[in-house]
Amino acid sequence: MKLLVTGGAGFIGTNFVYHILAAHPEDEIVVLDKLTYAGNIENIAPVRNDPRFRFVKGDICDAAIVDDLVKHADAVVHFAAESHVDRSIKDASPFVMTNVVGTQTLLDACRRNGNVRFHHVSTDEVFGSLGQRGMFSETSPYDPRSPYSASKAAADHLVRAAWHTHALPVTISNCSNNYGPYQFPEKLIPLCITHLLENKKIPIYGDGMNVRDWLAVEDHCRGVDLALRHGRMGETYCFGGRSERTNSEIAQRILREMGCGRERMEFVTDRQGHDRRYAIDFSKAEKEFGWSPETPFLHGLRKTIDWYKANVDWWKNIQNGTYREYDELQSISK
Ligand code: NAD
Ligand code: TDX
Repeated sequence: MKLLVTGGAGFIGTNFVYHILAAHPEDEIVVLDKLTYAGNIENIAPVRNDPRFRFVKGDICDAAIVDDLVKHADAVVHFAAESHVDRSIKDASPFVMTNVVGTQTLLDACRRNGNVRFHHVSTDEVFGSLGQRGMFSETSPYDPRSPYSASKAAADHLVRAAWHTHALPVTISNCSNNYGPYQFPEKLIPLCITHLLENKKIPIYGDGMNVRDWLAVEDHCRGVDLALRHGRMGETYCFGGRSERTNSEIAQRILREMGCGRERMEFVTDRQGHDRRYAIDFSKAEKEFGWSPETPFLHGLRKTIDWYKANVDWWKNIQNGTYREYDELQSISK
């Protein structure tokens, strides 16, 4: 299969590229990525000379580039997004542009080029916030509460509208919080690890009792791959990690794993509109194509800590803004 992977230089997209190249030797991948602050060409540099792989720097809102690439694709797997809730609270406009307008630009190109297969990667945050009990599933009503989740919800609706109105062959997946290698160090787990490696304190918002369901990124990538090949058109699939933890538990576990005391964690001002709890019922994906999370949380967390310890240059270069630029890498790639 020839795949167009949007956002393939970001956290999950990078892991997905490596998953596909290893699991499907017959597949070809073109990555379209704008290389925003969150996209890093270094992530996929090791495969830049693989004949099955090509990188294109560009914006998913640019209809001409998108059209040109969709034309040669059997399927689009859409990861590109503005993804950080805190940034969306400060400025929602790039979220509306990329997550909403960008998604529609891709859908239009898929229609124009003979109804190309489209898989949309979304989030459990579109369903809002849970109390102490219950889980989100594919039938949960939409109730997004941050500018980020509202923009992802809008994108989900546009994808579903393309199926109902134009019979565009689409699937959607909504997953819980991912963790693993290549995650930008603004997100909770890599932020905790890198702060401790730099002798800083871990900032925990509010009372630390907000709950997230942690999913190893490799399990998520396997789920997206299965939904792409075995999902039913027009359907949504939820992926969760079966690993609910409070933020305080996450911080304390990382402290313990890294040999640090509780004094290295501090409670700070809460996030505005902070969703209390997410949890996912993934039984539909399990029943329809045999997906379930395989990575035990502690095992995945230890591997993630080891990765950040072994790749200090990767995250220090991000912090200093000194990673190699796309053009520089292109010039040394042949
Ligand atoms: P990320 O921020 O690490 O990466 C996003 C990538 O998209 C970057 O490479 C960036 O350069 C690229 N991009 C941004 N705007 C673009 C544009 N206009 N045109 C082309 N490329 C653009 O994000 P991530 O954590 O890898 O998330 C990937 C997807 O998964 C997103 O759609 C996100 O909403 C969804 N998701 C993430 C999580 C999570 O825990 N990280 C959980 C659920 C869903
Ligand atoms: O410094 C911090 N301190 C803290 O307590 C940060 C960065 C976060 N938090 C809390 C907020 C959340 O309750 O930790 C939890 C996780 O925060 P993030 O890592 O920012 O993730 P979240 O807001 O839950 O959203 C993530 O999961 C769903 C991704 O960023 C989204 O892209 C995805 O859709």
